[in-house]
Formats: sequence, structure tokens, C-alpha cells
Amino acid sequence: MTRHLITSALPYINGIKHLGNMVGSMLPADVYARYLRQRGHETLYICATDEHGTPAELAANAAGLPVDTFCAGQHDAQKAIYEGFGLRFDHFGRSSSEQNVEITQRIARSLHANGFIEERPVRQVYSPADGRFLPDRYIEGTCPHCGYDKARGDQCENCTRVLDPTDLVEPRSAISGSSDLEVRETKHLFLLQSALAGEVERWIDEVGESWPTLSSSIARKWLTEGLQDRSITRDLDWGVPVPADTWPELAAEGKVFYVWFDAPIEYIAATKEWADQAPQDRDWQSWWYGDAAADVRYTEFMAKDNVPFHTVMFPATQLGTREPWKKVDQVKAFNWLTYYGGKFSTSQRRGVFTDAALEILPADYWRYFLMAQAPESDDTSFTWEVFAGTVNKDLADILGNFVNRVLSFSRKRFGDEVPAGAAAGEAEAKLGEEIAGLLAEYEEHMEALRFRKAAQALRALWSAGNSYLEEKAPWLEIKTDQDAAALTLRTAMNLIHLYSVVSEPFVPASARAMRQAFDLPGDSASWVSPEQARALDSVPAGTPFTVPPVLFAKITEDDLDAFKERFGAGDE
Ligand code: B3M
Ligand code: ZN
Repeated sequence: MTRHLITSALPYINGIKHLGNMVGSMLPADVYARYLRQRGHETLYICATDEHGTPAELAANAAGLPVDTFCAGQHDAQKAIYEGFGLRFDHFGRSSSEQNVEITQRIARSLHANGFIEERPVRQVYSPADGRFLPDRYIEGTCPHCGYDKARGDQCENCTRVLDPTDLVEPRSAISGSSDLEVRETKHLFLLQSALAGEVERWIDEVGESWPTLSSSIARKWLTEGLQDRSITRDLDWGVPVPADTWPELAAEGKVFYVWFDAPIEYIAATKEWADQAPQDRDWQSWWYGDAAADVRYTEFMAKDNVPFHTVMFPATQLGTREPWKKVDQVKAFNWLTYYGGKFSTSQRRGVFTDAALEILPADYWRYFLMAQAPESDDTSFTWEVFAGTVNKDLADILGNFVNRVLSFSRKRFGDEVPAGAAAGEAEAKLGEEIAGLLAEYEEHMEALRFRKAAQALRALWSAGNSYLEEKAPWLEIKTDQDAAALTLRTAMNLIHLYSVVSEPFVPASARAMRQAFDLPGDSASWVSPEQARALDSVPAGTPFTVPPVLFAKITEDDLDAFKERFGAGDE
């Protein structure tokens, strides 16, 4: 049977992520991984913090911490939030790990041995006061276009124009403030992507066919525009060092690899981090290397701006090693989630951040909402109104209310055990057919990574229970026919159990609460077969049950006002 390897784009270390980051990478990956595990597939879901590069150094500076201390703290903070969101990584690693140093260097050496890395001279700004070359964004000065005096060497934040450090008027070091800057010649490593372009293209012809259009069109656009050779080293203190055995001179100058070179390699390295924790029974290579990985299907999740790196640059890196590294099979990309039509912004803290989201509501509310509104075919705008509407209708009215109503009413009339009542009749047969059909739809969408549609099918499953209940109206049946009412309630309770199994990928905590309502010894159901969906009899009469606390509280007008007040509603 196929083994499934899943990765989601590595969240950058410089700050807490917002809901847009969550819905475009980790959350759908977790929903998919949970689904596959439930279907009995061996599944490995790997993620990590992306820790290298200038933004990490800058954020550490701003926090007044050494960069390694800063990253360690931020890693733990992000990890705790993801646990709060119910993300079940098999491993959540760190791109600054020794495993990533080892594998990144190993891959660089192979690329070099095969002639795909070249040393080239580059002219770059050097600051004697700081004793280092300055990356573009470490140079500040006055913008030649708008006169803003804190423009960075790569871009002016004020007028957003893209700049070159040499454009700046009165340039100075952003670290020391020194204006004693000189242009010096130095050397950097370049990945010869132009030489690998043909191979990458052939590979995409082969596998890209089955990718969703969003991913394949971005990949093709990059290829059509022509693959440029790309500088893969930087003058930073923090990063994977260039290996001294292969490039002694560059290593002596303290050069490190560019963050986008080592970050995708961390997918592999994090798998090794995972294996190194239990070396007796875990083999990282069987997921990534050679024939041993032949039965692996690899699916990546990411936002659309990350697609070129994953479909072109990383595969080029892998191909250039001339080693049998496992390459991606399926690329699931997402458009943007906007905040009232504007950008979520980490630097301006605009929108809803993952830590704050969990402060106001439990993870399942967010998980369901975000997946039901996932920006799959287009950008989607987050508004508090849509959020409250979805929560109140789908979660509180359709699912939560059904569960509570059925269990409370049955307890009141028949006590603490599932009542027996009459044998299933026509209405139950019809319901079973409907449930089996919707379940098949749900499975089909999940397998095709169509999350919005999968959420719709799940909601339709919940709705079917409501319609059945309304139709049978056990509160009326009970007045004339106890057995009929008992049958309806027993069937509805079986639906609740079915929901507890199949809703788990989307709302794991609530699914657990629903499942635990029944004291069903040996209940190990991990999925529901079509026969079981038709029969609706996994929870037999006589099973003791309890009524769980309200699963989903409604968002009131007052809540809505408070949320808008706290987060702003796009009006600045
Ligand atoms: N860290 C995502 C970003 O910050 C980036 C993903 C790396 S995946 C290898 O845009
Ligand atoms: Zn400007």
C-alpha cells in the first residue's frame, strides 16, 4: 500500500503567523494527513520552522536577542500554537538543525561534483565598521523617489518601489549606522538552474499533469520566463555554512547558504530529525531516497508565492545531485486569504494572528471555518460577519444543535442508554442511502484535495441528520408510538457516532467529544464503510451515553462587536 509523505511550507521564524499562513499550508496538510491516517494509510506529516536568513537576524536584533536564542524561543512559541490548533505533525523540526546542515552540505557537494554550482565574482557593499558585507536590506538611506529617509536597500517601505542599494541617497549601515561603506568584490556560489531547465521541464511534463491548475500554471510560467542561475550563498552569521572541504575560501569568509536553498532541504532533514529520535524503528531514507521510497506518494502544501521554489528550484536542486531523491508528486497551492479585502500583514500586525485566534475561540471553530472558506480557486476575504455566519449556522445550528437535541431528548424520555425501539424502516433505508452517497462524495473530494467541496459534503452529512429528525419528529412520535420515537433516536445517535468518525479531520476536538458521548467498548472505528453508512447500527441499543456540553457556542452580536473592536474591521 502507498505510504504518504506530507509537508507544509515551513513557517518563517520571524514572528507569529496569521490565519492566512495557516489556511495556506499547515491546516490543510493536517486535515489531509488526519484523513489518510484514518483511512489506514501509513502517513508521515513533516513541518518545521524556517529559521535562517536576514529577516530572522533582523527580528532577533529588534528583540535584542542573539539570533539562536531568538529562534529557539520563537520555535517553541509557534509549536505551542500549532498544538493548540490541533495540528498533528509527526515531527515539527527546525531548519537550523544539525541534520539540515549535514544534508544541505551533502547536496551542495553533489551539485558541485556534477558541475551545477559555480563560483562567481559579485560586487557588494562592505561596511568596515561592521566588519562584514551587508545584505541589501541591511543598508538604509534616503529613497531617491519619495525622499523617505529610512528606505532599505531592497525596497522603500514608504513608496514600495523596489530599489538597489546603490540607488539610495546617503546610504548607511542599518546595523551600526556607519556611512563609511565601500563596494568590494566578493565571490558567491551560483546554482546553474539554466543548465537544469530542460530536465525540470521534462519532469513537470511528467508529473505536473495531475497538479491543480494553480500550481502547474505558476510552475510553467516560471519555466517559460527562463530559469536564471541563482546565487545560493549570503554573507550572514546565521545559516548553513558553506562546507570548507569543498569551498575553503568562501567558508573562511563565513559565507552561508541562502535561506531558500536550505529551507526545502529541511523537509528531508526534518524527516531525519524525526528518525534520529527513535533510530531503531525509523528510517528517514525510506521516505526520501531511492527504491526504498518507491511506494511513497509525496504531497506538498503551500501558498501560491512559494510555488516556484517548490516546483522549480527545489526539484532542480534534487535533479542536479544525480541521486535518487524523492520528488514531489502532488502540489496543493492556495491563493490569499485577505482581511476585509486587504493584506494580512505580519510586520503591521494587520488581521487575525494564530495566537489571538485561539485566545478568543477554540481551534475547531477556526479549522472548520478556514477550510470551508479555503482560498482554493480565488482569494477569499476574511470578515467577522462571514466567520460568525459560518460558525453559527454550520457548527452551532446544524452539527452542535443536532447532537445536543438528540442526546438530551433521548435521555429525558428513555434514560441513559441508547433505546431499542422498532426495527429500521423505509425512512432509515433512505437515510442510509443518502449518507452513503454523501460520504462517497466527501471521500472523493478529500482524495482530490478539494477542501471547500469536502467541507460542503461534510456539512451535507450533518444536514441530512437534521432533515431526518425534522421529518420523523420524535417529539411527536413519542406521544403515540414510543417504539417509533426510540428508533428515530437510535438512528440519530448512530449518525452522531458516524459524524464523530468522519468529522475528525476538520474538527478533531469536537469529534472526540461526540465519540466519547458513547460508552462503546472496543470502539476502534477509524472510518465508515458504505455498508456501515447504510446500516447505521454501529451503536447498538443498550449502549450507555452521556450528553456532552454544548459543542459550539453561537457568536453573538456582542461578541462580533468585541472582535471587530479588538482586531479592527479593515477600516484604517
Ligand atoms: N518560509 C514561507 C514564507 O515565509 C517560507 C516557506 C519555506 S518552505 C521550504 O513565505
Ligand atoms: Zn520611496
